[in-house]
Amino acid sequence: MIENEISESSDAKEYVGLSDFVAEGDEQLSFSVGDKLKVHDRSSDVWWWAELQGRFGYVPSSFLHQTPEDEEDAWQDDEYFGNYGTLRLHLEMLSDKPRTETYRRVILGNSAALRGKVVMDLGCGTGVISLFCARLAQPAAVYAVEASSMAKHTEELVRQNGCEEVVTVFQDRAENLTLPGKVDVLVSEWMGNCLLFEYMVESVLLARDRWLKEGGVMWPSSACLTVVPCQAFSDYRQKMEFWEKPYGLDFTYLQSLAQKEFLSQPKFSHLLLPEDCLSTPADVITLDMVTIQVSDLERLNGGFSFNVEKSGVFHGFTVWFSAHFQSLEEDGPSQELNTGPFSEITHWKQTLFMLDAPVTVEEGDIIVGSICLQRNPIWRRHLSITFSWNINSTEDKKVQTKCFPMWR
Ligand code: GJV
Repeated sequence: MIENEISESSDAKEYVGLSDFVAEGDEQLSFSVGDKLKVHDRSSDVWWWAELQGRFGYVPSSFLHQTPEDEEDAWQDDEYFGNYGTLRLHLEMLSDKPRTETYRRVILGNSAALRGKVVMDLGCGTGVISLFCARLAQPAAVYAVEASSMAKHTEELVRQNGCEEVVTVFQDRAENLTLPGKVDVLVSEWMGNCLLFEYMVESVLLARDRWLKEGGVMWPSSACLTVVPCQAFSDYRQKMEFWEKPYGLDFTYLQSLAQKEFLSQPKFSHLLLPEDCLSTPADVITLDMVTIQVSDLERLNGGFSFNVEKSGVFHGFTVWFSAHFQSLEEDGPSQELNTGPFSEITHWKQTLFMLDAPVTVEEGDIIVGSICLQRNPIWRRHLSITFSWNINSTEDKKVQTKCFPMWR
């Protein structure tokens, strides 16, 4: 980092750091993922002249991405809310019994305490949670908030089910919302794949800060990400071993290409068999929905230490989440939605992250490491998940890491 030599050009554009960069020598400029830099000179392909908080220096162009012209684009809202304007995803969510029944049970189990309360249902979709509230309890009001065009149909569904006295539909983004007043309970089904994908949780937290009364209740009240090291023989066979001898031919040359194409991103909708767990799963990250801040979502870390409980092949990690609903009554029972392999299948299923190469492990081995969820600084609904691990902490086997973009 040195003082400015090239004068500030008039066509300076704003870029955002895609990952951390540590300067070597004082001609270069260090920055962190998410930092916004002003780039003054792009005449070389590789090194650009940039500015960050009054400091200048060369930065590698491949570490930067131009900030989108408008905010909308970064959230891909047209596409996102477009998808929720049709029935396909709502059918998938409504057909998911463990998911939908959990919300129903939570409302039923708290029906006495909900009497006279004001509830917000954020991202209500077809309004099922709002209708449960109106039918199973006697809230004073339910504000059903939905940004997509589905809201028009939801309004009609509320009438058809005779709940229009209690439920009011607001077709708006949570961020732009104006309500008649604050609410006692904020209920939402915002959880995405690996809990955070889509980052709808940001909208929930903004709504909480604006519209939840002091001491109000969040449903879910907390959410937890769980990891287990696992076997995945059939996935590995189909995607990697396949190239060993198809039709008696040697196609192993394609294996490195296959690894890039099939193993560099996580596999959604994986169904982990309990017997493919190599260890007892561990909760690695917990979000307390009352205290967590939007800025905390940028980077979430968790550690693990797995005791291998049976010998087998370590193909990767499987991840899922659970959501917890506190009772409105003191000491009342809390309820849980668990999307793991030991619970009934939900539409989220689990997410598989495969290692580049399988490792044979023995009972008693220890897999120590960490997971980091890094939100994409540009595409705000996306993230990357990095695993670091070491087996038996042996010096010769250094710490392995693998970063999975999801999806950008
Ligand atoms: N404001 C209003 N509605 C929203 C918002 C928002 N900021 N974000 C999402 N929705 N569990 N991963 C709506 C969206 O249109 C859809 O109907 C529902 O919330 C998503 C719920 C399921 N997604 C999830």
